[in-house]
Order: sequence, then C-alpha cells, then structure tokens
Amino acid sequence: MENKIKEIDLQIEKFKIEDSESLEKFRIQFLGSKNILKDLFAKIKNVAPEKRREIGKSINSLKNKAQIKLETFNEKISEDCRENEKIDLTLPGENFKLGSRHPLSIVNEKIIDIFGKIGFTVSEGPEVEDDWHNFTGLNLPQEHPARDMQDTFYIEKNPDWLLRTHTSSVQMRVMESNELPIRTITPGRVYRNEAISARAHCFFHQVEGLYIDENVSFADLKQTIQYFAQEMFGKHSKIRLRPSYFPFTEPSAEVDVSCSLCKKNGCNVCKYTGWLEIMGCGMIDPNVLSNAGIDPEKYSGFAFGMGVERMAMLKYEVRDLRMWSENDIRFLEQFKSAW
Ligand code: 2U9
Repeated sequence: MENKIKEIDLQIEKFKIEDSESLEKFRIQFLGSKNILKDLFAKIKNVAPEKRREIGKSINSLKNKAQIKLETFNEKISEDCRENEKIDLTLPGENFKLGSRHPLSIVNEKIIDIFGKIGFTVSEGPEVEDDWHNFTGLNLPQEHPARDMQDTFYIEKNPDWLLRTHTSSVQMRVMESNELPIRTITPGRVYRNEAISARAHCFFHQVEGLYIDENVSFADLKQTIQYFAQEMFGKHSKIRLRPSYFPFTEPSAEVDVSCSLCKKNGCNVCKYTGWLEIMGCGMIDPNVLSNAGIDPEKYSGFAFGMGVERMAMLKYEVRDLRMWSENDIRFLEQFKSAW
C-alpha cells in the first residue's frame, strides 16, 4: 500500500500539464468520479487496523496535492488564454441600450413648458394632505355632496389626513403663503379610490393652474386656454367651453378642443363629434379666496385642471389607462423621441 501511495505521489508530481486538454486529463485521473485515489480508499479495509489511520492521512494528502496542482494550473492556463487573446481595436463598440423619458414625463414637461412661456411658475406640495387643503378650504365642507365625486383614500391613523384627490390642495397652500399676484401651475400625482380598469385608475397625474390678480376676467381665462390648446394640439386648434359645475369655481366650464385627427370631420377618437374634452376651468369661487385670506372684493382669479394621462392618450392614441403605470419596457420604448 505504501508503495502504491508513493507511486501515485510521483505520478501527480510528474504529470505534465501544458494546456486545457492535459489539465482535464489530470482532473479525471486524480479527482474525477472514478479517480485512482478512490481505489486506494477502498482498499484501506485490507490494511492492518493500527496502520489504517496513517494510510488514510497519506491518501488524503495525495488528494490535496492533486487539488492544489489542478487549481494552480487552471489559473495559469486561463491567464495564458487572456494574454493570447487578440483585441481588434478597429471593431465598433458594443451598443449601450439607451433609456427613454416616460411618456407621461414628456407630456408633463410639455405642459409646464407651454405655461412657463406665459409666466406661470411651478408649485409643488404634499401628497398626504389634510382635510382643509384638499376639501374644506376649497368650498367642500363635511357632508358636501360633491365630496362623493372623488372617492378618497383616508389615512387610518388620523381621519383628518388623506391622499390628495387633486392638486388644488397645493394651490390652496400657495394662496395662503404667497404674495399676490399669483400665476402658477401644480403638476403632481393624485389618488382616488377606484377599481383599476382601462378607463379608471387609483392614481393619475394632474396639472392645475391658478391666476389671481386685480381685474382677472373670464376673457383672460379663455385666452389662456386657447393659447395652451394651440401650443399643445397645433396652431389651427379651436376651443369651445361648455357650462359645468365645480365646487371651487363659479362660473365653471368644461373645455373641448377641435379634434386634430379628423379635423372635425368625425373619427372614432372624438366619437364622431369633432371635439375632444381636455380640461375643466372656471373663475375661483369668492368663498375659496376668502378661505385663503384673499379679499374677493379686490381680487379675482381663474383656475383650470387637466389630467396628464388624458393629454397623453390624446397625443399618442393610447386607449388603456393601465399602460401608463405598468412599466412594460416594450410599451415605453416607443416614446424615445422628445415631443
Ligand atoms: C383653487 C381653486 C380652484 C381647479 C380646477 C378643474 C376645474 C377640473 C379636472 C380635470 C380633469 C380634474 O384631472 S381631472 O379629473 N379638473 O375640471 N380643476 S377648475 O380649480 C381650482 C383649483 C385651486 C384654489
């Protein structure tokens, strides 16, 4: 047995490893599933009991020796391969996959840009709001039936807190803490407790606008919206205003823009009416101005609000609201170019 061990020890030492092929042969012979060391281990039972321990140790150290030799040559051979690898510096580089702006960000930025050109600043505020800024201050006291129009997520810990249902809450804060005149827009995410479907979601994005000064009139509102519609949908766009109701504006209106797809001839996007609804607007209710500490006798103002998803749907003809928030890369990749 001792002689056999010595013989294998010599074999391990003398084995010439020159390339990956001989390395593999070495591995199979000394460390593979049917290696010769296994035969030795199997024969231990024939050795005299007092010598078994020592013999076992010797076979184990043979195994270690083979393992170390294998690892050393493995490293050396991979290094040699790397050194021999020829790099062709004239080959074109690999393409990095470029990300793209989210379509809602593109539309949001376009809206901000359009209003920025006529002096509207951007204001932001908290998504978790208190009742005053989201409802009561905006002429929606407790039990007001219009509160039902917006299914609200309340914060369990404190019933006075909620997820804002519109960015009007930010406008409320701006009015409370800014000098007049005010000319600002509030882009942001809003939340409503709705079942998710192609036509409704539990969150979406709005841009609302506010202009307060002395002598601000409905004509100013109409002109501002016409400017916006023409910048957004093309300079030949026309607008029409339909009377409506919002608790925070009086009078109030809904705004339609002429359908740029069919040029008012009728198509399935505008449901053969020639018009597309784009936003709501109105003159700020005097109660809302007083609630924010602004004298409604001296000042007046207009406000408007639009959904960014709706604008993006009209621009890109996407019919399913869920697409905007699923982050499906195949969908998002289509919006590589800027506006
Ligand atoms: C203050 C006073 C008045 C904001 C307004 C609308 C009309 C409106 C909707 C459009 C689609 C919301 O995203 S939507 O569901 N908004 O129609 N919003 S007037 O009026 C304000 C805001 C703030 C202090």
